[in-house]
Amino acid sequence: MFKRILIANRGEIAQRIIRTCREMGIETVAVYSQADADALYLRQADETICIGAPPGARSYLNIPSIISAAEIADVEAIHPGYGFLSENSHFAEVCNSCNITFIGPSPESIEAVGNKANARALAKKAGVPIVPGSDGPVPDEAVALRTAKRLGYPVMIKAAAGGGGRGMRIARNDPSLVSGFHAAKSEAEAAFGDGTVYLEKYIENPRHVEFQILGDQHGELIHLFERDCSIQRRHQKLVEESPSPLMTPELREAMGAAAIRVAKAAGYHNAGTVEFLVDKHLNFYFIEVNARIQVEHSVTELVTGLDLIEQQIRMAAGEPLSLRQDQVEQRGHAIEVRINAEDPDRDFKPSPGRIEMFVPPGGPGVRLDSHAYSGYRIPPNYDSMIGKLMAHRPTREHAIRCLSRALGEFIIEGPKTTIPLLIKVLDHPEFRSGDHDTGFVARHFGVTPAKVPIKEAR
Ligand code: MV4
Repeated sequence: MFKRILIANRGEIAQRIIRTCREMGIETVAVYSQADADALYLRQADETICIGAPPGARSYLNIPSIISAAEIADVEAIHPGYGFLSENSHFAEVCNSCNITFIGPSPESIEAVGNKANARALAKKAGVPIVPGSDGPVPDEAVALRTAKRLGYPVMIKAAAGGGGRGMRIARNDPSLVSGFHAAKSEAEAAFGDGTVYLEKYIENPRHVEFQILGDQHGELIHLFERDCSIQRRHQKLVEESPSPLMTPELREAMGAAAIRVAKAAGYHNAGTVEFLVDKHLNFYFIEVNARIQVEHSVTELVTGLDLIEQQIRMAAGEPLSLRQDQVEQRGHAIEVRINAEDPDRDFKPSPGRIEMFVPPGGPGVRLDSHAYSGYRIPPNYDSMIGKLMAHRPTREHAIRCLSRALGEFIIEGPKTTIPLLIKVLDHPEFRSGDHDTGFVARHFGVTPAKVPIKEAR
């Protein structure tokens, strides 16, 4: 096992990784930007190294700075967390060539699934249902028009290098397909340096269901059941839960097996997520693979009782999987909400600044993963998530009530937060029914003219 790990990340996930390392007897090296000098995770690490200026590109995304820190601190492995360099195959390769273990899949697997058109082809070859669409990348307008004619409108134009909703366009007729094709292409070229796009039939208001997978370096793969992430706003998840309210034992069996077939086809090891869309007839379609630990991994930890960071570290160290598929259990119901320092009344505008008072909730069934504290100054440079609040109870109804009461106890003074909105979501009859889809937030909490606030003079 590793003696010393560097964490190439910040905030909540840096703290989360340090906690597991402590329990495993592994020393931790935390890196930080000048904007994070007073961050909590720095007090919890064994060693800290400043890696640069506040902008991500000059710190948490700066490969030479991070590798230098790893060399100076003499670590054996790097955990990339989520975001930043976590799905950068070049970074994984640089780590490996410096004899530092990248805690994640191989560079080849990251590359194979990072290209979404390629991931589709892998899934198809593995016999996993994919959304009807183009046969590979769409090279020009003519192929786009011909493909859309075959599929029927509406269709979606997606960037092969994209994911998580970036570089996507919906087209409902030929003219919007042609303009969307070029718009998606140049957006993808600018954002990812790769303008490759492909086409899919647009599925109206699907459910978003993803399967957590775990694989060792000896070819064994298991899944840790599903998470339902249908409550999203502009591709940012607000609520995640497991089990999915729409799931049946048969569907779970079929989707879990499909997730593993996709991962096998990509030669995948370590932790990953296979994302599916589910339509109203409970047909499921593979959409993409996330080659990292995700924000919502903790929901799976609650229902399975496993520590996914520990599993990642063990898999990266070459250990075989310690449990078989039939030994993984899904106990009770877990729900997580992401608490962001944003103002829901100002179009979710980030609300950085000093937290004057921070009083976390507690009690039975509650877990809080947060790096915030009274007096903490939220830097304006990074994403606005200040914590994840979770409830784990025997039933969905009980978990919702538990999480709603915990949110009600939470005191965060200073920045505006999404807590009031999250309480409204949890208390909404449609969410309580479990029969909601990815259109939920837009339908019930979208900006309507009456709700548009009058701009104030500052
Ligand atoms: C789709 C889709 C419908 N049809 N693809 C969004 C994020 C990325 N992971 C995949 N996403 C979607 N892909 C097809 N062919 C619907 C989504 C989607 C979504 C779309 C609009 C608004 C909210 C959404 C939430 C989840 C998924």
